[in-house]
Amino acid sequence: MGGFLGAGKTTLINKVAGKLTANGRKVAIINNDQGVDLVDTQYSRGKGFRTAEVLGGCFCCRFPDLLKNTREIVADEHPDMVLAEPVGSCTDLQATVVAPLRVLYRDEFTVAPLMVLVDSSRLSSDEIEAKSIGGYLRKHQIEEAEYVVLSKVDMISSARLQEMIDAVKSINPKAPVIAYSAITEKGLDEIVELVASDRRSAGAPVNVDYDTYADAEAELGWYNGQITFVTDRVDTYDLGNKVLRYLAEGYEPQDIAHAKVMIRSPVSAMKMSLIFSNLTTDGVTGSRYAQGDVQMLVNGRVVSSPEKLRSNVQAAVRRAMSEVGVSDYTYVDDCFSPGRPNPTHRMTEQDLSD
Ligand SMILES: Nc1nc2c(ncn2[C@@H]2O[C@H](COP(=O)(O)OP(=O)(O)O)[C@@H](O)[C@H]2O)c(=O)[nH]1
Ligand SMILES: [Mg+2]
Repeated sequence: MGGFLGAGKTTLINKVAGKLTANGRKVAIINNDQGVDLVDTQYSRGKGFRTAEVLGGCFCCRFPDLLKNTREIVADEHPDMVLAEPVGSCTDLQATVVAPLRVLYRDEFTVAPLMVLVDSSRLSSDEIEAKSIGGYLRKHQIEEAEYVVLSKVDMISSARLQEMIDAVKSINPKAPVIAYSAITEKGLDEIVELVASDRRSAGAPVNVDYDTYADAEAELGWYNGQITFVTDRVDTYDLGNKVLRYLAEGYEPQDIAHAKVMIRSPVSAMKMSLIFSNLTTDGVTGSRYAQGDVQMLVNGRVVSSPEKLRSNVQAAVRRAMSEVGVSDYTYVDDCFSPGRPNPTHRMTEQDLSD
């Protein structure tokens, strides 16, 4: 289940996993990121799902890790299926992940159709034509989709929904479009049925220019930080909100692809996301107040130089920590710009038909 940063992949995967589990199916999840310390993994583990990761690069560039880690969860858990979330800034998955699995590992795995989430509240036809991270990459993701899930339709009017469906159809006339909302759960049953079915991928690679792709991806700064402290009581909603709001002060809204904070303590777990200028809180478990040993993860994917992003996040975290009254904490972090994608395999339509 691919799709751009912040489109709603993690939320959907966890909802689908929940429904399938309730129906007696055994599900595992595999997440993917260029960095480490993933909010998404803590989120799905917090919900009780067995979750593996491929870190330090995308599924396509770390294909051997994808294989190894998937084999491990399969051996340990014997799941009926593995739901895989690629990095949001990744595309060309048909050529680099789906086709290699279908051709080279056909005896071991069957691959479901590639589903791509598109955030309906952020799809604008001007942007999608641009050679930018939000344009070129998102457009190619739609082109190679076998199903398009138009997400967050709770945020748009029905007139706008039809426009969005038409916009997706003009890019990819073949893929069925499913209008979906995590809030109202519109479209969710249809998606769950699709995932539960034994439908297999019949997609094909779609040409992509790796220079433009690499340039688009390199626009992003990629930040991962981990803050740990001990407290009697901290309001996690207040702390997360402050970190994200202070970070946002340094950027134009459209530059915030996805910034997220996850705060966990023995009695609480909370995830908060900032996409564009939309702040969303996803309570996971327990109280809104953290107590005892607390870990806060901050992940930022922002159109920014890594140096500027790092200093902006650090300033936001330090200011927020001081305002909630915590002065004693450890803080480790890392910030970089993704390197040129260099996939392990890159197959063509010909390879699929041989
Ligand atoms: N309004 C609305 N928000 C959503 C929907 N799906 C996800 N979100 C929110 O969007 C944010 C990003 O979602 P996430 O699943 O982390 O996106 P990912 O980066 O694609 O994995 C979270 O705060 C979600 O709660 C939706 O259908 N409607
Ligand atoms: Mg995610």
